[in-house]
Amino acid sequence: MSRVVLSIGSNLGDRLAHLRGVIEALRPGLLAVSSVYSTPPWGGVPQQDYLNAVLVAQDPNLEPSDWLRLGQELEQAADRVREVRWGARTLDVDIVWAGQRRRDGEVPCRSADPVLTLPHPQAHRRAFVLVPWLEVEPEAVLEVTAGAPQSLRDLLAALDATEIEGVRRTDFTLGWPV
Ligand code: PH2
Ligand code: MG
Ligand code: MG
Repeated sequence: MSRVVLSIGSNLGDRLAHLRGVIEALRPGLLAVSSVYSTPPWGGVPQQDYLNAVLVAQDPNLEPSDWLRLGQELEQAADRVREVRWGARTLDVDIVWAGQRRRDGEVPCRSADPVLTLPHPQAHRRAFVLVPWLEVEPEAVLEVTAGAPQSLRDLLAALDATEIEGVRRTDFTLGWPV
């Protein structure tokens, strides 16, 4: 049993349709979906603006590695081609954070495995992740350093104001909850 925070993004083709495809596929397990944001490319590769959103999902039968596989299947279904690191893509589905349900509550997953590093090693540097995540989970915390959880608000406040201003909420809808 796990609960995950996913960052989804697209800057090639029908960007909104690519994001909507993820919502359709994950609908039964969705707990929350953020607004759609228009965001300038992050990471230094010149490319078109992205549409980004964050969603929270839960499934009694999926472990974090299963969510990774599911995300990759959705990327393939959107004809994702892996070329340039941090370059343009039809669809990117990243696991930002995962929690395992235990008898005594939920435990955040920590993993240094390069195949699936948790929490996502870049999440705290990315306004396009923090702004939509804060919208759906205002009280969420992220352990950038093991044992030192920080609020999303504090992490966001540490970023450049211009980065945060670049992340613009749009009126696009992803068809959730209906
Ligand atoms: N994804 C990247 C690289 N850069 N920039 C924005 N604004 N949004 C993204 O989703 C994004 C990016 C690679 O995963
Ligand atoms: Mg990514
Ligand atoms: Mg990715």
